[in-house]
Amino acid sequence: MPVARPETSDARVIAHVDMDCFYVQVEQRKQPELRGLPTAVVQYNEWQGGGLIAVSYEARKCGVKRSMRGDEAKAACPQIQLVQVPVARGKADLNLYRGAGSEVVSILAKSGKCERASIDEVYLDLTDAAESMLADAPPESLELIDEEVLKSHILGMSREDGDDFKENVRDWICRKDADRRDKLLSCGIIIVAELRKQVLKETEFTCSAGIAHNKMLAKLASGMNKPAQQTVVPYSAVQELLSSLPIKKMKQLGGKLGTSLQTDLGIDTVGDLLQYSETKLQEHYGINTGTWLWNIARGISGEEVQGRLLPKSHGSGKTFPGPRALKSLSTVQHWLNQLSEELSERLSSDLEQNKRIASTLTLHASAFKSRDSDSHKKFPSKSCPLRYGVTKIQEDAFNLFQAALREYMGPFGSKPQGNKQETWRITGLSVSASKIVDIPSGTSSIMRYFQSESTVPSRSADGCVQDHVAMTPSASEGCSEQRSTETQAAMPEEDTGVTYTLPNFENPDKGIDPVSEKDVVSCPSNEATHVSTQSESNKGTQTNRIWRKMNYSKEKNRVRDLSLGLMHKKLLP
Ligand code: DCP
Ligand code: CA
Ligand code: CA
Repeated sequence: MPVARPETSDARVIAHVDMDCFYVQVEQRKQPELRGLPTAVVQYNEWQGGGLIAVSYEARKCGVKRSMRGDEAKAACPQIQLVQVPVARGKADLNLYRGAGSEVVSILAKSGKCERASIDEVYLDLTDAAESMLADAPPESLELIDEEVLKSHILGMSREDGDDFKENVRDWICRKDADRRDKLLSCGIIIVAELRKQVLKETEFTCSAGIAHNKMLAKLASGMNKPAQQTVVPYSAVQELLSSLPIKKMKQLGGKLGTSLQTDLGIDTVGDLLQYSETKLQEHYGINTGTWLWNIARGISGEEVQGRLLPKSHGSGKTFPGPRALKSLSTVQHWLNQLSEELSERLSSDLEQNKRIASTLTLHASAFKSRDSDSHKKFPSKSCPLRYGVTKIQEDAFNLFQAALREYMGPFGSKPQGNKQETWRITGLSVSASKIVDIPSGTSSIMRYFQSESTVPSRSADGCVQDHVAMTPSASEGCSEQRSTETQAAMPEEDTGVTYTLPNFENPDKGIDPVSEKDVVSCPSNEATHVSTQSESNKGTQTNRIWRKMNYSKEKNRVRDLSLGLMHKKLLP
């Protein structure tokens, strides 16, 4: 559910940076002979040449779109170069792209507070950097303004004057009589142009950016002029920008809430919201969402850039469209095993590289029934405490699936209705790990506890330890937002982090919502070992609260597994 946050009275400078045709650029860097050619990255499956997931701007000029399949793209643009997405375990392997996204993040993160928002985009809070620039070297004092800065798009400024355009940009940026807020945005323009040049130099990737006084406007602006361009939203341009913006294009309004605004209130653009009072919107959508809607109609959003360079969750998913829908428990188990293996590998990497642990395992699936009176019934999502180790994740994921299936099929699900048994089909599966926290500083003493335990040698024969050993660390960093064309066809556009979000099966890293209590089911728990895990230095922190929870018996075996895994990885003193 969107949450209304008041905007601070201080002017802020926020940038949203989004890589241009990202997977294509990554592939073109790998194969430089593809540069400048119409190129697309396609899903691994062979049907009709695979679904396109990224399309170069040269190919877009020929009419190639992401919704097409490889064969269609070839018909539209015969010279198109199709590159297959890397594959592992029968599904797309995005590690190459995640790693490339991390390269960009590490450059941008030096400029200020940086939030990795997806596999190829970040938010930056550049307020401090802009304030320093305004104090030390304001734009009006600069003798030379970089070409990249002069190519910026300033909303509200006409570009019709042709060659004078760059001069107009220079004048706007260097206005002495501008108010402080616009002066800060001007500094933001200069900083972001410099950052984009740096990204290009160090990674060979181009990106586009939006610069505004909040995240919402910066995100809207970054997509307005692509590729390799930047767009700024001065305060004076906000109302005009929003007045014609289709309501569904607004972040968090792509789903059910946006549809309700269209059908129930007849709202087409964000500007149309202005005619409703805050009270009226609250009557329809509740206090919080009502206020949030009232605010966004006015371009107000106090949402802060989170200092987060690592993903909030990890996920692995796959769709099974049309005839590929799964129809037996054994095939479901087979795919859950593959997905769990990938998830476990990424958890292991996160643990090793970032010293982070996840505590919740969630299973999502999409399904339909053979003869269904309530065909709209959703397959429930289920969660349980996460136990480290491939076999445990596999086991728990399958148990969660079975619990969800029982609920989905109802009390008579397994019984024949009439002559025929009612059957189910699974069209999407995903497993994800969330509630990820840093391992608290007292951890090493916990590990010593395990080292001193006589259980350790015997435990080393335990499956979970071998699982850890078998895992190969991989570049696991990164949020991700892959949505296969198949997934898109099967499901409405998703909205990141909103209650209306549908699971993203091909890549569920994005938009995972905390699972409600009622969906939590118990997973098998092995015998418990009491472990004292409290670290004095971390008392009171969220991390420590979660860590302390591990004293609960359900969690104890997870601590043990984790520690054994760590010891095997030789991470311990
Ligand atoms: N992606 C995907 N499936 C989708 C959408 C995206 O696998 N349905 C992947 C491929 C994209 C990457 O995520 O390269 C980033 O997605 P964007 O929506 O940012 O699109 P691009 O970066 O490809 O193009 P643009 O230049 O329009 O941002
Ligand atoms: Ca992009
Ligand atoms: Ca993007």
